[in-house]
Amino acid sequence: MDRIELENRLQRACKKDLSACSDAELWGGLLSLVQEMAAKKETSGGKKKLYYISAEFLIGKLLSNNLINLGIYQDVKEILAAHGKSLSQVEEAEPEPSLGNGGLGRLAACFLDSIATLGLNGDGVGLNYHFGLFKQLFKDNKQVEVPNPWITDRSWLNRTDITFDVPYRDFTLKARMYDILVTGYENRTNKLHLFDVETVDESLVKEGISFDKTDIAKNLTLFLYPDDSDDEGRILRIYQQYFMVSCAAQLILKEAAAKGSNFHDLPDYAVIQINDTHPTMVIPELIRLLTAEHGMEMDEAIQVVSRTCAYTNHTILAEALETWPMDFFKKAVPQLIPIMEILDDKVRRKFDDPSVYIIDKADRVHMAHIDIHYGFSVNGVAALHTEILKETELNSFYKLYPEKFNNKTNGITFRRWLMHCDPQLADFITGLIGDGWKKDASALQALNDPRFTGNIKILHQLLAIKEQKKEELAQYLKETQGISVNPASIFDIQIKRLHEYKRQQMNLLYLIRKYLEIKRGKKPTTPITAIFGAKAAPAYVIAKDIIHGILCLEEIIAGDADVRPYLNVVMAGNYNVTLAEKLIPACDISEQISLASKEASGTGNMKFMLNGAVTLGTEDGANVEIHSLVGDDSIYIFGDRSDTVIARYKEGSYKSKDWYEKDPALKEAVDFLTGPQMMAVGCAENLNRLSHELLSKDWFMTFPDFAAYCAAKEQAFADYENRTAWAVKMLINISQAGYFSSDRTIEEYNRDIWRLEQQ
Ligand code: 26Q
Repeated sequence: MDRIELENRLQRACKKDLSACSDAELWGGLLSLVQEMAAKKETSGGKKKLYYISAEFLIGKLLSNNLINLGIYQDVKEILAAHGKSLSQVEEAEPEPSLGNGGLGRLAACFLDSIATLGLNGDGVGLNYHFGLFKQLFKDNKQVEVPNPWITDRSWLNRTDITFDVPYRDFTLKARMYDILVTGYENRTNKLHLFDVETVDESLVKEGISFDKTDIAKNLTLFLYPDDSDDEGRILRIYQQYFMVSCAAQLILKEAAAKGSNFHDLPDYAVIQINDTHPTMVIPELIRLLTAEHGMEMDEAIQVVSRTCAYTNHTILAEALETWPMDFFKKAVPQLIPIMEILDDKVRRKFDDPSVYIIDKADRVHMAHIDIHYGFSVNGVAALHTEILKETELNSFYKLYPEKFNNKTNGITFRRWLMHCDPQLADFITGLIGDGWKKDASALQALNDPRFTGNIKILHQLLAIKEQKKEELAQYLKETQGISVNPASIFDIQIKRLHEYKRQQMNLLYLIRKYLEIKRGKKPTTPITAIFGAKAAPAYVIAKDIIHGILCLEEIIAGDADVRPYLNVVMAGNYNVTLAEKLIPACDISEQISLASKEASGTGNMKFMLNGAVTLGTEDGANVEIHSLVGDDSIYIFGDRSDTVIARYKEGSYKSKDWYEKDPALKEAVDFLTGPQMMAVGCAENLNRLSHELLSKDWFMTFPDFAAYCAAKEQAFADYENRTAWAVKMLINISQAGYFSSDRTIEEYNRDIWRLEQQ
């Protein structure tokens, strides 16, 4: 479509002169235009279809991404500019759908983009949460949660005529399907199917994010469960999960039947990717439907479903593995119990190792065990993670089914995480190596060439782009949150869910130490800005105490004229996809400091690398692969390795107090947490609890890594002083990031698991 036609169509969609439109009106017009264009690219072809079922799809704002994928971003930007409007202002008018907690949900969104881009026949299936994840505010240096509505009069949701009945023990709910169109980059359009309950009632929400938990018909899809891994064992979650999988199962059978399946051949028509255990009930539910409603024999139904389902594991934290008391199923979905008992019985007849049973002695159902026995594939999300699953966490299963286990290292979509969030850098890369990298990310390797890494002018251009992004971020933080940061400082960033294993508390201890050093007169050559972004699960007490600690230190430093020019600690509020898109391009040092063996993969680490930040991290998750790709000189690796950590846990001998006693700098930092300065701005209960947790437990072993962390960080700051050498590190990181394109990940899923035809 040429510019003039595009302008005319936008004009019609907005129903008034573009110059006279508000940003919200322009957003609405662009939404209609994009929906129309995307629908034209819909392709339903292909006998076999992938159903990616996930409780979370953290899609973020969709306008710009769709404009890029439809190939009209630049034209729209220029058309708006000609009418005195700014596309980035229009983007601000879009509310962000926060339909995910973090990594797992964002991964699902990146995957949808790549599935459509690669021309694969696959849709997402999930739930239409009305408020998504809570919005985070700070009050008295503490996190406060409020609802985050995103469904406005006009939204990306398209109501469909498809409805299903979902039967529970005491009632039946009517489900309706809503679709969001998912555009691929210069390719087909797929769909994200989000199911909603017809009777949902937003007025149920009272103070903050509290609501009547018992009225399932009214509350089912109000909120995304706000736990990143702490299993609170709430029955509402079972109701939600069953709603999602019952709808998915009915949709899958309906679509397969329409294409001619007699269900005996279901695996030729459908493949289901189970995104962690949240959708696991799809296995017994499909078996139930095939036997009870379609007359299939139980043994065959189990066979057919087992050949259709594949499972992805995203965590090694024991507390995040879902096990549900049988009583929950009795209360909510008793129809699944006989099936789960048969599945368990078959396992018990075959194997005499109780650790692989589905129902344990305490009458709890181990969801992952259902997936592993009754799915055909089990994958981890980074090389180290998959090895740990095979050798440790799921070793008894690996011994039974070695052929099911495979690795699929995570990836990210370069459309959103480079072309959209840093178009200047994208253009700069294209200027050097052409634009082949947009469809084949491995082409970025051409950047690792002495013609570029040895060219001062090019390196300075790269640094100038980073500087510009830092200035843009400074302005954005000022305008949206009233936060001041100095663009001439080093931007050291840790953004991710707040969790003890991710060790924001170790970063906090470092910053206290740095504060005390500066106070004593040891000033950094270049000022440092340490930026955090993190939401804590509302019921996760220690996570909230860590946020409190960071906010208190922020206040102390802001009030200290001696230190302020050299060190700034900033906790940005309401960290979400939109904020990530501003922070990541502006980052110099990417903090990936989880305790080795605990972070399954991480995907923020990949986004930072792609945007020319240098990683400071442990040998954990995908950091291991980043390290081997960029080499020792373009990453800062520190700390105990996963085998050491696993051995230490096994021994059970770790005593944090011992480390505290023998390292004076660590002791001083820990003591500061409960010292007079913190107490003056903070709350004794929270600070004492945090300090006590570290001294009596420190379950994620921050103390043993503390000295190495500080040393590696100092080295990074020292190296930053040689800007051209630093720019080489940046460029090497970008050049090796191609491996982490989700296009590569999805090609591997398709090659090894899904086996769909490419269109
Ligand atoms: C479980 C039970 C009850 C309530 C909630 C939950 C729950 C909710 C969300 C458990 C886990 C999650 C999310 C997990 C997650 O995001 N994992 C991350 O997945 C990323 C993508 O694979 C990895 O990169 C991260 O390393 C991993 O932490």
